[in-house]
Amino acid sequence: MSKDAKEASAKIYFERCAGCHGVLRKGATGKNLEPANTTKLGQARLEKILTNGTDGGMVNFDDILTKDEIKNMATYIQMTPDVPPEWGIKEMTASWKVVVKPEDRPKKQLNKVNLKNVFSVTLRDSGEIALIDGDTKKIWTIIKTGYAVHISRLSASGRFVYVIGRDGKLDMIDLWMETPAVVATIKIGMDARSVETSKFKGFEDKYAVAGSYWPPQYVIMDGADLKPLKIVSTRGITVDGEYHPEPRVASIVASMIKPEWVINIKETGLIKLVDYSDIKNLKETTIESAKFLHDGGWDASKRYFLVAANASNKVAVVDTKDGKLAGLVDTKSKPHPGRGANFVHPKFGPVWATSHLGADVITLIGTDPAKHKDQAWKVVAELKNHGAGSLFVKTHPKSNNLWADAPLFPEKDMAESVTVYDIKNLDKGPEVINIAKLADLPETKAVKRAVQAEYNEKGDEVWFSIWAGKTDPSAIVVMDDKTRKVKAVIKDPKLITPTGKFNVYNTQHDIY
Ligand code: DHE
Repeated sequence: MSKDAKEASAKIYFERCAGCHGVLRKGATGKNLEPANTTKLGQARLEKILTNGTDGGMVNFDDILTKDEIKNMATYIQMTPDVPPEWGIKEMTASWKVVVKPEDRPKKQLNKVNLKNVFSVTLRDSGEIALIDGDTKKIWTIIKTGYAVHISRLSASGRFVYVIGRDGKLDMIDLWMETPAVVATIKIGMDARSVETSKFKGFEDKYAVAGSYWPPQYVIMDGADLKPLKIVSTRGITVDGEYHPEPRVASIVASMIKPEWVINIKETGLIKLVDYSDIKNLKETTIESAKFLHDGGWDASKRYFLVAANASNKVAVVDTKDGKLAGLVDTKSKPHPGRGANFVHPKFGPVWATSHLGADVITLIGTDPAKHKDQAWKVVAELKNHGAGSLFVKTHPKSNNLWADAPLFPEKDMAESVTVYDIKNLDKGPEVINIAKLADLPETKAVKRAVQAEYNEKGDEVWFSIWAGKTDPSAIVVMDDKTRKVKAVIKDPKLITPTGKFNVYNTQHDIY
């Protein structure tokens, strides 16, 4: 393989593959791709998998990569992986920039936008986020960020948005400015997915924390300017007792009942409750669960955190009040909730829902040990989803609907559609709506995946992204939650590959 082809393949691997398979290719959501396994599959089979994808959630790359790129990737993953360098306090501090000092920032909100209903939207392939005014449905501003921002999270006050790029670049945006802009930035690692803030009373807006995939560690920063304060490595022993060199930091969530973050370590299957009340003498409670922890959300009471151990086909439940594992629930293949969805089931009481990458079901788990003890931390029902390859479910306390997508299902029509259930009448069965068709975009080769439902502040609209190729026209489809009819389609040439959308109020208060 030529030097150029190897470099190009390494870049593609980092941008498209490392998330699921790991930098060292030891596997997690995706299979282990070390040479011992890949050479067994061989060039032709690997090219086929890369081209067409698989039913297990591996996406097809024929619409993004050329035939030559696919050929080179198949060769590249049969070679020994390179180990990337570390990224410590020296590198972080060198990358850290305070663009507008805290004392030079506005003393009051300088714009007239209803901040609670602003959506921070990831423009995946352009390395930007769009702030969209949810009331007018107009793009307020577009901000240059790291590569393929993964999530946006809010400060406890709702004033600052923190966005983390896959390349580890963390940007802090001030919504009080006349036109919001980045006020501080830092690169916390080479590969990252999660960021959160301190939300407990007395610690509002004090700290930010970000987790990285490479190097495997989390970093605590000053919430006002992102100054790095403490780095904690997550390398160590898995729940099975084996050393792992790359235990990546998956989801992080802030407790409202304690000065604590729940930090989920993917490969070790360890859930860390990190007490940030004294970061010089940091206390971590380490809870054993199951390997391949990924994404998750609170139950409605916000005492229990439910996190998918996706490639273990389990959902772990942490009781953050007692600092213990409350349950480990077996589910169908590869649960993938996003933050999940909470509602009251007519028969089983409060439940939390997840959809699945590997199965066409929506799993409902009982979450009320006080009044529905027999159902607590058990699968109480499995609803049919229109396909496997689902990534996100969503509802809202004011809604009667439960929405689920299936953007990674190999069939176009399914990937472009969503399922919606009436949660008061689940026996009625779902409605399947092709969201991409509602956007009325020109025909292109790429699948127009309908991805990630997000509610507006009032809970009467639900927004879906149409996620197609980088050069394809795209859109956000806003559905009226009550009528399930299209209410608005946001189209703009600047909306390049929109994926995750984060409503300020709902993200600030963990409403889902
Ligand atoms: Fe995500 C959440 C990791 C691919 C869109 N994703 C998360 C979280 C993790 C994660 C750890 C939880 C963060 C938290 O709550 O703190 N995602 C990964 C991967 O490792 C993976 C599988 C592969 C990769 O290379 O990144 C991956 N994710 C994707 C996508 O391809 C998606 C669909 C499009 C995109 O923008 O990249 C995508 N992930 C999202 C979104 C969330 C998310 C929208 C937040 C959901 C929410 O409601 O909070």
